[in-house]
Amino acid sequence: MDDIIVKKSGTVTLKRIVDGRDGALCIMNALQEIPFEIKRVYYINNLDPYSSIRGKHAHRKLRQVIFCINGSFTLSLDDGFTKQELLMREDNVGVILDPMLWHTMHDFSNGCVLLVAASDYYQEADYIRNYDEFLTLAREK
Ligand code: T46
Repeated sequence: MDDIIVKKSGTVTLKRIVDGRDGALCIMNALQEIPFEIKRVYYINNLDPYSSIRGKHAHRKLRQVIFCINGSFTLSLDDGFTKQELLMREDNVGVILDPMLWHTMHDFSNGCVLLVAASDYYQEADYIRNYDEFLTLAREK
């Protein structure tokens, strides 16, 4: 994974125990590798490698860590000043998505599975889905 240059992000690395032909086991602990109490975990699969695009929003208060636990995808980040694209392909390396970070997921491989640990329950009011509104808010802080 490249170094992260956008603000409001960072990486976390989970312990990965490789059991040879019996597979690999990765562990995430709240308030340890994950820098917050986890209230929600969700995963996304059945993506179309040619056309799926997810995200295209920022959150007002929610903190998240996103993992690619199978396959690969591109994570585009934008803190309002700086943009960066990251290739997600290591199942034990997650990217922190802190508030006011515009994020978009695309270019999914076959069989790609995303897993997200979130600091709070789903609330639509926490979303900023309009990019111009995001830019205004991100640049006034
Ligand atoms: C992110 C990526 C990876 C719920 O009802 N509960 C939930 O916990 C979530 C996450 C979504 N929803 C509903 C709300 C919408 O009607 O599912 C629909 C799609 O949700 P959303 O626009 O959040 O989906 P994504 O995949 O574009 O984005 C989500 C996260 O919001 C986002 O922060 O990183 O998954």
